[in-house]
Amino acid sequence: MLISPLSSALRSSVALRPISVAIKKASSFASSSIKMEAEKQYKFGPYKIDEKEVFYSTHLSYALVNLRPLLPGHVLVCPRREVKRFTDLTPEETSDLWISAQKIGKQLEIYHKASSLTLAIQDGPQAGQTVPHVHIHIVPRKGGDFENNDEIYDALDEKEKELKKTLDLDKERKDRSMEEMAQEADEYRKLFS
Ligand code: AMW
Repeated sequence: MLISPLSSALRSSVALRPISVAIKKASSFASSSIKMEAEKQYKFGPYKIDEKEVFYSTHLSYALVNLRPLLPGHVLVCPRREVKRFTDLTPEETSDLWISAQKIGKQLEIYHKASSLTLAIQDGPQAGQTVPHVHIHIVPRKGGDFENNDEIYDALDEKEKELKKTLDLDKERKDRSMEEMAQEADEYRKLFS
């Protein structure tokens, strides 16, 4: 029987279909696993953040425990994209960042048996920003944690050396070990699972 070029082309395209489907599936699996790996990598300005420090994440934002917390539960929420200024964020990033901060603040206030929250952004170096990557500070607050409530803003701004001495913040604010930070992040992660 004669096989026309057209029917032969049709037959080979049918035979090839399962292979092309398999290739498509494999490549979409590979690209989704690359995406998943990329989503596990976190940067905070110039610092590479170990995923053990991260206790909450969305596709646009993530939250990490603090290397030098001012008070228990002082954490940071950042956009995944490394941008310096608040106005560099897209509307989607802005919304996701604040919705994340709202959820995190609510849970950490309960966890630390606090009764209020400080949420603050130091937006730019003259406002006290030391890490050039937008971040919201979330600090669970209790009565009497700072003698004068607004001292927390001076404490956030590490340039206030005199005040730091008065409050002895240098003594309190040593860099913490990864073990201690990972343990804290493990505890917080349970609040969002
Ligand atoms: W900024 O002064 O930029 O508003 O706040 C920087 C915050 O980031 C501080 O609270 C500081 O303790 C914290 N910090 C700096 N480096 C790290 C890091 N590698 N991991 C976690 N927190 C960090």
